[in-house]
Amino acid sequence: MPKVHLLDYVAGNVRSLVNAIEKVGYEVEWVRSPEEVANAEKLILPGVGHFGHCLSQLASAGYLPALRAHVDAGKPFMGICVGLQALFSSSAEDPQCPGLDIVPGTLNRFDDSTKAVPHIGWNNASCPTNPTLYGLKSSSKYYYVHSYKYPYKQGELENQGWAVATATYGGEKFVGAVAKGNILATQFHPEKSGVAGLRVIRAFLDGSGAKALAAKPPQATDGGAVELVASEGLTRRVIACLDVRTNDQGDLVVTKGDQYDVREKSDERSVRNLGKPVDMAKKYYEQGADEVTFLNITSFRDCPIADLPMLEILKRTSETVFVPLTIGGGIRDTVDVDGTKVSALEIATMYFKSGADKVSIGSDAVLAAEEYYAGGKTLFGNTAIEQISKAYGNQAVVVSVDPKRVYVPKQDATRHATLKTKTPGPKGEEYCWYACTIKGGRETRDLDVVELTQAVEAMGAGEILLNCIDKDGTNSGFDLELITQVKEAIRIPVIASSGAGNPGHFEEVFEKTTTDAALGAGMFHRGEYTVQQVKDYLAGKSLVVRQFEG
Ligand code: 1PR
Repeated sequence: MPKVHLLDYVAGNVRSLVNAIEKVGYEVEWVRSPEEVANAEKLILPGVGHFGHCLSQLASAGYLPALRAHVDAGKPFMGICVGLQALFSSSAEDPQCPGLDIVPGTLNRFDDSTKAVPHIGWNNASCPTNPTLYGLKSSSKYYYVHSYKYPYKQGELENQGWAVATATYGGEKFVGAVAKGNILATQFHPEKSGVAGLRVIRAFLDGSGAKALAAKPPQATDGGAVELVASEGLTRRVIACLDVRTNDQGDLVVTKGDQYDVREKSDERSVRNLGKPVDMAKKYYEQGADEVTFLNITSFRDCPIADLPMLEILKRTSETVFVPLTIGGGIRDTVDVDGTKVSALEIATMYFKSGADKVSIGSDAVLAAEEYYAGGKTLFGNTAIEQISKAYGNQAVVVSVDPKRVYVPKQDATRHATLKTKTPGPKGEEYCWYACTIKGGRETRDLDVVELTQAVEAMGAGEILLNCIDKDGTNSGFDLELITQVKEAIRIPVIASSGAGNPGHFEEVFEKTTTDAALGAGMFHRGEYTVQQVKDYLAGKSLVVRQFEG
């Protein structure tokens, strides 16, 4: 197999990138010191997390001159995500930290006054001057996850010989990819962008992208001024969720509860077995799921942490599923079977190394939020959320919320954030609030969803997975009131979850709330609808979705 060199400097989930490279027929050789850069013919710089973290790691290990020399020698170079950002002069994220300055300019943050930040999800990468640049297609969608971007100014980079592909988020047009000579850099993650992303990796590795660009370099006056058409912009994300646990026979199965009760209603009360996790994840990927989430709903704590069954599931899934994978359940400081203390960060690291892109934290986030308020809204820096987001970036940390409705007769009957509900309680109560729970809904705490989500946003969580115990498994549609309350409280993206029973429920949640994504479980597992049917339905209602490319 032909080789490509990958720079190893602790950049999060590189397993997916390795899998994607192998999928297109290349073998990865790691570069583990600046001297080894000289051995590389084709070099890839992956990157997640903070600009400053990435650049300071590269600088302190002595990589920067070696990277510049590689690029100056005209050898093929590809930067991904922060690997693209590193090519610029600087970033407002860490102004004191200089970039490689190969592309002049300073990155800035998306404006979060009117939209969720980070920008997470599937968006375009369209290059009007070179429409097939490195296999890009204007009709395809690519997976982005970032808060900082280079704002696109018509003709600016083209006048310096760069071909530029752009995307637009909430009215801000930014650089999605740049290419010049043998350099290609993408703000999106091609290894997480399904078949459309694999095409880009292939065009880089086989040289066809650089060759086509050499035949038609952008002209100095090219600006690529195109108006946004209806199918452009961030898509509505549809996520498939797999609750995984061991059944009574000891097999790891996908299960699904009704209001979190995963046992059959029959006398045996056995755990519902809906299929095998790896196979089902692949099926949903091929149906067009934009992400796959695994929730380990039991803790499997009778084995050493390094042997956690979910690690193997992630490794196997990431070989065939090229969209983002989230893993939740049991991410907290803990003690291994031999008595060794293991931090939440160490557990998250194992998951990232096994192919996860995000970790989802449930119970531990509630306890951390309680301490945050008990300390007068103090950030101690020692919570799982803070530590994992510091090391891997906010986008890598999802907080999974398991709220339950509590009805009250009057708006001020409780200190909690209430709302007037359209579905009054059993005694006709017109108001309700949502209490957070821990341990899979078994224990209710004196903390409401607004308090929880605002606290974890302050700690550095990048996204909220908003379940609803009352709605879970009911097929009656999402809890629009809950979603609206949380969306109004925070700036980070929200994934609506619990209650989806048909494609119309997805349309309803996207039309009636500002949710960023919607998740379904039971309706997919029971085979009532496929993800593709949901996408087709949404597209028929003129909502922008990503269609699976085979
Ligand atoms: O507390 O950090 O160990 O995380 C435990 C994780 O496991 C949490 O994310 C929690 O939501 C989840 N969990 C725990 N117990 C259950 C259970 O069902 N007994 N599952 C559980 C939560 C809820 C959803 C579900 C949607 C959509 N699953 O993710 O997939 O409600 O379902 P639907 O479309 O069929 O209505 P920690």
